[in-house]
Amino acid sequence: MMTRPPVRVAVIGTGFMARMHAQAWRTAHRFFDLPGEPVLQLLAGRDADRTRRAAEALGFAESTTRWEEAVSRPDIDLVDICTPGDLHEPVAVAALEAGKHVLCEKPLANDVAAADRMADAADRAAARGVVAMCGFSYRRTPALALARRLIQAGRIGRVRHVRAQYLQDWLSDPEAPFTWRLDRRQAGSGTLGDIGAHSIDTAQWLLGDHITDVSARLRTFVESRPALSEQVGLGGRAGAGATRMPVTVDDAVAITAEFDGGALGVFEATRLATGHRNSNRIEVNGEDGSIAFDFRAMNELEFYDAHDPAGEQGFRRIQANEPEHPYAGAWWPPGHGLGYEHLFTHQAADLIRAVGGAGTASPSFADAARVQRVLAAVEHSAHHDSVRTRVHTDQGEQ
Ligand code: SOE
Repeated sequence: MMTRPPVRVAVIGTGFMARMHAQAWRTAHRFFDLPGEPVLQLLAGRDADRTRRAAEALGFAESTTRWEEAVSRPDIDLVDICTPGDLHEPVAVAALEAGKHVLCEKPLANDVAAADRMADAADRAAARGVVAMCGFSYRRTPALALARRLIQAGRIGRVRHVRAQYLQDWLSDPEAPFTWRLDRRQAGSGTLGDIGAHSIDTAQWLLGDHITDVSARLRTFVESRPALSEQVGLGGRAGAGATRMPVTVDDAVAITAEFDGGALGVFEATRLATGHRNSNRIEVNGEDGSIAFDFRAMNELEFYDAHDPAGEQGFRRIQANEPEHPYAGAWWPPGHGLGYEHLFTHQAADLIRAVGGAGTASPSFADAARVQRVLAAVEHSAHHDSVRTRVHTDQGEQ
């Protein structure tokens, strides 16, 4: 029997992220003590059959082909947006105006103007007790949350360097099929917004500082790709003669960045780094020490303390699975490890806490709009031969 008030969730989208979020909503209240219990009420997708089958498999009570239903139905409490970027703004703004709490996948929007409108809608809704959060999921990795705790406690001192690389290889093959992630109209940008945005958010969050200036280069290595068809599924290969679709976004990005706290950052992201399935790395060097993280060893944080005794110095590898570590105490005994899906369960738990009035939803839409400004500055710089570009902080600029 349910003892906590239900939080009835509608997930919009049926892809990888929708499946991931569904498992998080199913799990969060079973491992964390939450003020509400998520209920998988409604799944919305484009194709009726596919959506109905996905709803059954994932445990939703109902399915629909109209996202508007999620917004207009009085029995939906929270709308979770897992669609391509071009739908984020219409769904989020309508949901917030209808008084629904919103979780929106990253990047928040396809451009700064849309991100600002979403942040404004979230502000107006907050005045009525409605919560909005953007899904920069890596913030919920215990090892990275520990890194933030150490940095914010001053354990590595004033930060000088941030070095981040987010490397994938699922687009290395020029015959890998076209997806919405390669269409500027649907995705806003390519690697930059899809995975570079994670590194930018992680860096700003770890330091508690903002990027003020960037200089960047973008590159598209493969200009067209075979259209996805019955014959060519994702991860498949097209035969000769397949229709080709133009790639209208970047494949790779390289950025140098300055932070308002004085640090210098170097960021690289690509989906064509052969051999790297999902290497999300970040290193931060301060006056008194360093931290280093690589998602391939997501349960570990490397920490160097420059104040260790001479002769004993070196990076130590902390298994961030002890009860003292963020989120970890809710799970398995130390050393047994967590996986990618746990980030989303932690995200769902934090959001339900915020909905129940215990804690704030972070990153807010305003935080995510700030990331969007960095993405816009990167694109501006790259289109002007890497000119140093200021990240505007006022709404309405850039
Ligand atoms: C695809 O590149 C993707 O699924 C991203 O969209 C996610 O944000 C990242 O966590 C994993 O890779």
